[in-house]
Amino acid sequence: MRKATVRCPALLKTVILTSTMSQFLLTLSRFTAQKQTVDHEAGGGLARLLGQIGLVGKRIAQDLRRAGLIDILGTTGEVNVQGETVKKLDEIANETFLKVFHQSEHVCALASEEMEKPVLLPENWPQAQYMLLFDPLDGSSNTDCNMPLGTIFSVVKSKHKDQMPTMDDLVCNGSEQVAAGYLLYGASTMLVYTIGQGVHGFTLDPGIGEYLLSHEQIRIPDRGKIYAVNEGNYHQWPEGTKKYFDYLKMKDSATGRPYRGRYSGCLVADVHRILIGGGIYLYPGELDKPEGKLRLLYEANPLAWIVEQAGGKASTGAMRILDVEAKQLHQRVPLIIGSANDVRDAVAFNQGRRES
Ligand code: AHM
Ligand code: MG
Repeated sequence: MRKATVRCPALLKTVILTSTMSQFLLTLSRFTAQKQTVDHEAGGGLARLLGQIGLVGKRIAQDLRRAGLIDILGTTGEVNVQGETVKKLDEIANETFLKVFHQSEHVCALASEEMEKPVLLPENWPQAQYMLLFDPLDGSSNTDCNMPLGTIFSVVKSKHKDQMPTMDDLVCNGSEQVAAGYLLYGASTMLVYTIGQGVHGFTLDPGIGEYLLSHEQIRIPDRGKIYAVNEGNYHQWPEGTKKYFDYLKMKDSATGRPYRGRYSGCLVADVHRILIGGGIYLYPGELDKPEGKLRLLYEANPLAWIVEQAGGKASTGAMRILDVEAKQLHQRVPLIIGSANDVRDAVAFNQGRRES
């Protein structure tokens, strides 16, 4: 762990700062503006777009903080395009994105887990050159019990400079992303992002309403000690996945087994834990649902890029997530993501190349 000592006159003593505490108060906007100086393409508009996502996060976090006190828990009574029950907070979070980006000088099209079709914003064109795909409230089964939630986002550049994008243009591959990240609404609110120069995390200081750099250049350990999966689906998994889990639970001190199970029901929270401490998250394909549960464009792709940028891996079990060809907006994909060595093991079991 990186350590630095700093003379702190207010406390009349020297304090030790660890790598998870920035030595200086760097706000999200200042940090992304500084990055602009080293990458003109990714800075500028993209930096301001990240600031607007930060604003979305502040609004959602504020709603979540008082969710039990006002009438925003429970369901709307509707079912979304995925066949899932819509929670009131899913809708509120989605609306927040629409409100913030409706008049944006940076975004000309939006696509969301909660909307069957993308929303095109020709009024922002041609100044706005980016398209934004998002899961507004990830882990929404956690809403009614005060458990962690998240928001996931993926930014791609419009394909044609001189032509407003079409709805089909939003169906794009993970390798086309120019920014990706998530907001985690936990004990504190965090914004974690990449623009392809590593992964940086900011913690919202609610007192001043600013995101401050708290985790610079996050690196995921090569191997972890925990797994995150919904084990209730064990009997639906392919043989290779079952064998991998049987292996993880077997005692062997040389390889650090058994692993510990940690599953929150919120992909963002589980992947964040693994990003910081190492380990593996899986939502595998199942016998009657080989495509799995999670969506490629606004869940798997952005998290895959984040984890790869931090030194980890993300796979379907058969191929790298970022190489999967996008065919539909709400396409689903099996996801194995986390520490490089753990994902390598899981893929080997999945492909029948390992049995123990
Ligand atoms: P959501 O975006 O509709 O909330 O669905 C995605 C969530 C993930 O956050 C989580 O890892 C998974 O679905 C939980 O699913 P399950 O309840 O089947 O374990
Ligand atoms: Mg989700």
